[in-house]
Amino acid sequence: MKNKTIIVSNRLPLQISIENEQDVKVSPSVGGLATGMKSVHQEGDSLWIGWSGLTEEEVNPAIQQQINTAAEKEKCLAINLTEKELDDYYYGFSNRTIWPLFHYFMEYTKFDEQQWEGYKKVNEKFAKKILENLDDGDTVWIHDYQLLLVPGIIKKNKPNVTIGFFLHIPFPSYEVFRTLPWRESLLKGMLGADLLGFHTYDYERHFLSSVSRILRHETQFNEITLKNRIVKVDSFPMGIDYEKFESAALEHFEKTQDQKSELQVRLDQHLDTTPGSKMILSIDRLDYTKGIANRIRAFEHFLEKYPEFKEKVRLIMLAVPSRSNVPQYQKLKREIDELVGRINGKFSTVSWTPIWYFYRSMPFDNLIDLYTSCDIALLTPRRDGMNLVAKEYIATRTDLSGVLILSEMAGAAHEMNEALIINPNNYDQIADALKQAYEMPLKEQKSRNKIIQKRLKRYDIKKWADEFMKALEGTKVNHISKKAKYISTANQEDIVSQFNKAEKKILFLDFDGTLVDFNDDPELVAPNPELFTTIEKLNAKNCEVVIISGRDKDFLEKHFGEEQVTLIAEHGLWLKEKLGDWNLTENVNKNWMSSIRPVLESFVDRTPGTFIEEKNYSLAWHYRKSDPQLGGQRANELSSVVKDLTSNHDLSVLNGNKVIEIKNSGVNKGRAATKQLNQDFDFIFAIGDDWTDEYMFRELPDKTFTVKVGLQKTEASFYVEDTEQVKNLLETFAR
Ligand code: GDG
Repeated sequence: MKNKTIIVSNRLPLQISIENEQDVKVSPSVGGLATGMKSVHQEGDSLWIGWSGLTEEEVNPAIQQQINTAAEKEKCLAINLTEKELDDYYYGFSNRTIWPLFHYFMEYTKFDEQQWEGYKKVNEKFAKKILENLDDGDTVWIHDYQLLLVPGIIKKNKPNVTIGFFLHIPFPSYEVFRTLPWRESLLKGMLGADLLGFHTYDYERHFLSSVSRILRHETQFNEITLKNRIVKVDSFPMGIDYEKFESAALEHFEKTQDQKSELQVRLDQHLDTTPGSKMILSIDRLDYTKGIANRIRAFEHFLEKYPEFKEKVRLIMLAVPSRSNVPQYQKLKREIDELVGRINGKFSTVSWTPIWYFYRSMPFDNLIDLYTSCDIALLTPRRDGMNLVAKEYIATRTDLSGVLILSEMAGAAHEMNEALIINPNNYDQIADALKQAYEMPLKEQKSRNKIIQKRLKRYDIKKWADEFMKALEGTKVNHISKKAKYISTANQEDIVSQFNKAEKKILFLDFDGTLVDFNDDPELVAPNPELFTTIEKLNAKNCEVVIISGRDKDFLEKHFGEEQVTLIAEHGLWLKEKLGDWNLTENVNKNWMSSIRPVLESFVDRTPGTFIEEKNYSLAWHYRKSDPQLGGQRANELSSVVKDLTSNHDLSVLNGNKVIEIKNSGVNKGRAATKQLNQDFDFIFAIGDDWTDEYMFRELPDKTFTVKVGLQKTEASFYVEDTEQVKNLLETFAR
């Protein structure tokens, strides 16, 4: 069977309505996302799952049947939501919690347990529908903030599908995100994806920082290492259907007087009667994030600061009704009505009203009328994931005229440096930008727009979707360095059969991160009693077991002192042959400790959550519990400071897993393990998770089976995912 792609978004790209209480009308909607996904959705074997736009209360079985048939024709599958579900999930948690918080409107953010429960329930409902239609090997691309938990649910139930997630709104800074009571669940939900896409690098880095601080996962560049897989994070700035806007504009200019819309005729009349005047355009959904109120106030300030522009400019403001069930949107509507009224009242003359205000949605052709007729676009969102209107305005300027004034708080500002970029809270700056735009020579307008157009044309919506899909496809390839092979059921059998055939065998086993999982408090870690049974059985099969660890000898003695194993502590400094006594293996001194210790202490003082572990012959600075970013930074700093200090002594600095250890050179696990090969072993096996284990992988003879635990880069020939798999492997040897 061929693999397919499932696209999931809150709303289906369909307009579904019921007429005369029985006839269902379905038409494809032409929004940006639907266009962008066309190549993924229409051309391939795919299915789009989303809410129909209707509530269960509105739909009876006969209507449902009609919806299903019509949706199926468009390769869509409709989910209905009850009114209650819609209230809690959509108007509630999505739009009263996530939307304001992710746009930095903390004062609007509601934390409501019932709405959270509703959000979880509907995310599960979506996931269920997806799972019913999903097979191993398929790809799922989930969209936006209404469905943050869906990737996690899908991954849990079907680990062998590839999941992409794209967030269309900003991801806020950790300091804001952390205020959410359900932050862990939301992050874990998102991490179900194999690839997470954001509009900008800033959103990406905010996300990574929340993941590393809240879930304490290891993040490196744009990868998050989970226990058994890697999640990729990247930015994909969404583009527009450039060709559609460009050709609509070209057609617009070809129209005869009769073909023109009523709106266009009125716009033309206005320009005829007020020659030299300029029109300023603003288009958005009526949303507090879009900065409509501050735009009007800044326009007022402009008319006050530069009164010479009175009667020479007009602000044409299209505000599209949106989420009017949510109280903040109703309040905003009243505020805008009042502001427009006040300003028009204040400045109007018999022949001029400064603001033309439309509160409605307009057909596409009227949108093009507005884009092509206005000399200036003024877009001042207080926060905006991307802002496609800015891109659409530039795409319709086929003669390259026009000036875009754009808020730096819009994701689009990153790609549109040639626009006049403003801070939406700085009215004086906006007033100056309006003056500059009004006076900008045509030549300058053209040269600025030319550069932006080139970029928008190249990175259009299709390219955006293709790039995302390509990157998603790329996650299917194993991330591990090419050398190491995963120990699967198939090749495990092969290794075990070699083990069973061999006469004399030896296993070198690292402790932390290999035989046991890490714990914030290392003293609380202890081997599982089942391990001792396994060791006994291994001994019975003529197999030597060596526990080789960075731990001090007292720790190993406490847990393994009575067992039939060889113990190597402090990376090779101490050796205890089976049931023998502890002996120093190297001739080392510890005079250096008194000069290095104060340096480590100063790092502990400056880095909360870190501590020094004093071993017999080494000093270790642990930073697992510190702020991950600060810890990593200080670790780099400490390694270089200590390297300078240790150059006179015969010391080396080991960078372990969240620990920096200073010890005598020449003491390492590779050297220590090699010394144990004093007999003729015909099966040698070494396993470990840490940087310090790489010494074993490098120095043991070539025939050794070297195995890394985890997904990090390694010199080992094989890898396993986690301690559970290590346990399983050892038990299979012992069987
Ligand atoms: C979210 C993020 C991100 C507007 N009025 C009419 C109309 N529109 C069309 C525009 C444009 C779209 O709606 C608006 O897109 P934006 O990007 O500006 O804003 P959001 O709706 O808030 O979208 C945003 C976006 O997702 C994509 O990831 O950029 O940051 O908030 O395409 O043309 N279309 C018609 N009549 C109207 O009256 N036909």
